[in-house]
Amino acid sequence: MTETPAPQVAPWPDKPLAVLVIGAGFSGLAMAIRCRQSGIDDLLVVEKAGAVGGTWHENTYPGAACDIPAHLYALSFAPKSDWTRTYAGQPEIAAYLRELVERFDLTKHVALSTAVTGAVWDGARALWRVETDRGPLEARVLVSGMGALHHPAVPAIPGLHTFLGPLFHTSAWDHGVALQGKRVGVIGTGASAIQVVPAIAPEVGRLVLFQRTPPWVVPRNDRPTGPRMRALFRRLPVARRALRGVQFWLREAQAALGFTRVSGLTRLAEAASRRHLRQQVADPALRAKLAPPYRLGCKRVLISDDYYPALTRPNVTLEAGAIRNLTPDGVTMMDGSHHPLDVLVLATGFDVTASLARVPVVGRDGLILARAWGERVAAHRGVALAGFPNFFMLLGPNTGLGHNSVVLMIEAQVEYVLACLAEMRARKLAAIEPTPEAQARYLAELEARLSGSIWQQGGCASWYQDAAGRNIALWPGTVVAYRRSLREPDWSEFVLT
Ligand code: N01
Repeated sequence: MTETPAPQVAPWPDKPLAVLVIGAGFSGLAMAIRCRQSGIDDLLVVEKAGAVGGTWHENTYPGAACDIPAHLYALSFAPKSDWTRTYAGQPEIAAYLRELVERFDLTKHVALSTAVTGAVWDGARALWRVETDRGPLEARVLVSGMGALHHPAVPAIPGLHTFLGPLFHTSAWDHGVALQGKRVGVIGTGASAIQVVPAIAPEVGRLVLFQRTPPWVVPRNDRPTGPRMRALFRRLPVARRALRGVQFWLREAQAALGFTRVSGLTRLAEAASRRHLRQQVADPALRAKLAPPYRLGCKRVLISDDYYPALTRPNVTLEAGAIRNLTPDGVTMMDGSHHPLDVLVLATGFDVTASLARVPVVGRDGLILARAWGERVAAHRGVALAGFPNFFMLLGPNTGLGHNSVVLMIEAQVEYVLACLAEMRARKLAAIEPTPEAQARYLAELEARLSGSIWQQGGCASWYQDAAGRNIALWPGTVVAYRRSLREPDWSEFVLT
């Protein structure tokens, strides 16, 4: 993939910032844009990578694309009329995010190639002291836009490191490895794998897909957006907004109709997925291997029109079951069968709990974030945390979505943070943090919403869950309900000092 020329370097601050944002992906850029639009200019976004874009900068694997329609996956205050497909590919989304930097004049507010290595709340001075690999920073308010899906989950398969060929994770695709004619193994059948497999199957010699659990797959219906449609969206923004509205409400209706529980809608969607499988795979033995043994919605529902057809290619083998170990030349299954391979791709997902807890963040009275989350990864309204003054998380615990665009969640959270900042200014506050009582109440409400949900009843394990099987990643309701809960901060839920 072509590396973008790095924007000019942001000046290194020599005094405490009003706001420091960690991460220049969708969340961090949205925060920066809305801060500037609200008159907060004393702001820096630090990004560990050499370009903005976050997950869309890093995940460059063949076939990478979004499974939410492009118009719905854009910031409402930064629309784009000329998306070239219903579902945008990674290069187009990454370019959109890079363009935001120029469009909203953020260049001097973004420090690239700058990794945060720790952050400590200094109560006496009411500010965050932040360590980075380029030197220290100080800020009144710290906002994490680190996202949840960027620490690769490397499976604990015996002998993994004995494999002699190239071995890489989908999120760190090695574009220097030519796959033409090679024997390639792919481990995993989640959202990443179902895009990689159809993209590389035609060029590789042999492809062996190692499936532990089959996913539910429904049709994608992706299409190019023709020049006339794009011109219409450019000339008539109301047409673009109407399309986005339809895409949004269709997804909200699913959640409102009980998509997060085993419901009539679940059964309808399962029937549609089985029909999709029957239409695309003629071989009953292959179909049997691809039938999910759990309820739809328990893991992320995948959308694809070319995944099943790719598995019917003569050069593709679906190997279902558990892997025993890796050897220098391939993969051995529990049943003793061995697959010699030249290249191995880990499409094994992300370690969601590691994301923020890996950066040592130390709040009031020496409270360490990873320890605060020892019992359960949680946050007040998914955004703030008792014991961590002036600290906010975007796409924090239980605010991901399975059914709709997370960009809508990010926007609601950004506005909530801005309301907190405005209140701090108006009342000349030094610090703001949720009360433990308010946070506990919120968590109890959340647990009530989660009880009996598809993630607890659906008979599967997924990255949404922690070791105790609790969903710590997804919001168990509609986007509308979440946005309503953030619309007006209730100041009685906060300690204001
Ligand atoms: O990861 P996953 P992903 N032996 O965790 C398997 C977003 N995303 O990168 O199901 C064998 O879903 C594991 O098997 P099992 C999206 O939110 C979005 O694909 O645990 N297999 C599973 O099949 C998504 O949900 C887009 O039994 C092993 C796979 O690896 C999230 O990212 C595109 C194994 C991991 O699937 C993560 O998706 C890509 C082992 N030891 C990603 N360990 C779009 O917008 C794990 N597996 C389209």
